[in-house]
Amino acid sequence: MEIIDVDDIVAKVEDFYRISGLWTEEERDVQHAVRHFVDEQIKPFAGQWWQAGEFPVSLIPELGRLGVLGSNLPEEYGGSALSPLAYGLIMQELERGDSGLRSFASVQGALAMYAIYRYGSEEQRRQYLPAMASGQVIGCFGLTEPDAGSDPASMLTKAHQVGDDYVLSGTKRWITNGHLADIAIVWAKDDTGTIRGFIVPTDAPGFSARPIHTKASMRMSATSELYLDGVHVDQSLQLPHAKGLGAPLSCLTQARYGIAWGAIGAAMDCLVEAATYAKTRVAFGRPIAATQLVQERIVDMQTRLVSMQLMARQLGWLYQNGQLDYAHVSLAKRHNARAALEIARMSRELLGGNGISTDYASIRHMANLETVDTYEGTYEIHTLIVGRNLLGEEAF
Ligand code: TGC
Ligand code: FAD
Repeated sequence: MEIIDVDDIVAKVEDFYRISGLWTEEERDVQHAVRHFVDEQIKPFAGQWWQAGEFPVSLIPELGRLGVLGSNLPEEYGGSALSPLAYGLIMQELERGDSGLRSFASVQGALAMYAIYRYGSEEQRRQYLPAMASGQVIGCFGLTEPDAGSDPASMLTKAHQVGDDYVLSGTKRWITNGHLADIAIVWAKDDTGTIRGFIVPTDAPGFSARPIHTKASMRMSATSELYLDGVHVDQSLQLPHAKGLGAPLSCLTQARYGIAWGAIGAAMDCLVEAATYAKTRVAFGRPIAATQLVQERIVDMQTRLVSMQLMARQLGWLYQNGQLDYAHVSLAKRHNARAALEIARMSRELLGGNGISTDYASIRHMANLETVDTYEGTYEIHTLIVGRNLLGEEAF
C-alpha cells in the first residue's frame, strides 16, 4: 500500500489558494491554539459523544481558558477583543471538530453574550459577561417557538408588566444549550406587542428546560424546549436597550457570521478525510484516487471549499472595515452552509460503506450540516433576505 503523507494532504486541500497568507500573526496564533485543542481533545472522541448524544461539559472551562467564548468582545468584559477574522478562524477550527462544539460557542458568545453586551445595562454587562467568557455561567438564546421559527415576529411568548417587573409565559423550542444554561435570554412581547429581551435565571420558579432527545443531527449539542409558566422577572433583568425585532435579529447577524466561517471547518475535515481515503482505498487494483470520477469529485469539493473561504475572508474584511450589512452575512451563511453540506455528502459517498459509520467524520458532519443549513435562518429565508436587498421587494 502507498505510504501517504496526511500532513501534505491537509496543507494542500485546506489552503489551496494560500488564504492563510492573509492572516496576521495574532490571527494565525489564535487559529493554531484552537486547532491544537480540537485535534487533541475533540476529534478523537467526537464520534462517541455524537453517538451518545452528549455534550462534553467537562471541557467548558477549557473553552473559557482558550478564550473562544465571546472572544471578539472587549477585554473589560472578559473578551479578547479579537479581530473578526480571528473570531471567524476560531469558529472554523471548532467546527472542524464538530458543529455542536461551534454551536455551543456561537450561542454563548454571539447570541447570549452579544445580547447582553449590545442591549444590556452597564451593570448587567459587568455582572454576566466576564463569568460567561470564562464558562462559569452558561447562556442560551430563546427566540424560536414551536409555531414561530422563520417568522419570529409571530411569537406568542408574552411579558406582562406588573408594576416595574414582568411575568413571562410561553414556550421556546429548539434552544441550543437550553438545559445546560444558567441564564436564558428570552425574547417576548410586552403588553404593547413590542418584542423585549430578558435575562432569565434558569432556576427561577416556573422556568423549565427539557432536552430534545430525538435528533438525528447535532447530536453532540444540547438542544431543548424551554417552558415559561408565569416566570416573575425583576425589572433589573430586562435588557433596557432592546426594543423590537431588530434587537434579536442583530444578534443573529453575529452568529450567522460565525456560521459562515464554521461551515468551512466541517467542510475541510470532510475533504481531508475523502482525499486521504481515496489515496489509500484500493479497488480494481489501484487507489480509487487514480480514477477519473473520484478525481472529479475531489476537485468539485475543492472548488466549493475555496469559494467558501474566499467569501468568508471578504466578509471578514467588510466587518473589519465597518462595511458589513446583514444581507452580506445572509449570502455567506446561505452559500457556505449549503456548500459544506454538499461537500460532506460527496465525502460520505466517496467513503462507500465506511461512509455511513461514525468511525469516520463525514456522516457526522453531514448530519450536523443539515441543521446548520436550517438554523439561524433557513436557506430559503436567506435567499429572500438577499433578494429583498438586491431587488427592493419583500417576498417572504
Ligand atoms: P424585518 O422588518 O425585516 O426586520 C425588523 C427590523 O430588524 C432589522 N433587521 C435586522 N437587523 C440586524 N440584523 C438582521 N439580520 C436583521 N434583519 C432585519 C430590520 O432592518 C428592521 O429594523 P427597523 O429598524 O426597520 O425596525 O422583519 P420581518 O418580521 O419581516 O422578518 C424578516 C426575516 C424573515 C428576515 C427575519 O424574521 C429572519 O431573519 N427570520 C429567520 C429567523 C432565524 O434566523 N432564527 C434563528 C433563531 S436562533 C438560532 O437558530 C440559533 S442556532 C444555534 C447557533 O447559532 O449555533
Ligand atoms: P419553519 O419556519 O416552519 O420553516 C419550514 C420550511 O418552510 C423551511 O424549509 C423554510 O425555509 C420554509 N419557509 C418558511 N417561510 C417561507 C417563505 N416565506 N418562503 C419560502 N419558504 C419558507 N432557535 C433559537 O431561537 N435558539 C437556538 O439556540 C436554536 N438552536 C437550534 C438548534 C437546532 C439543532 C435546530 C434544529 C434549530 C435551532 N433553532 C434555534 C431554531 C431554528 O432557528 C429554526 O428551526 C429555523 O429558524 C427554522 O424555523 P422552523 O424550524 O420553525 O421552520
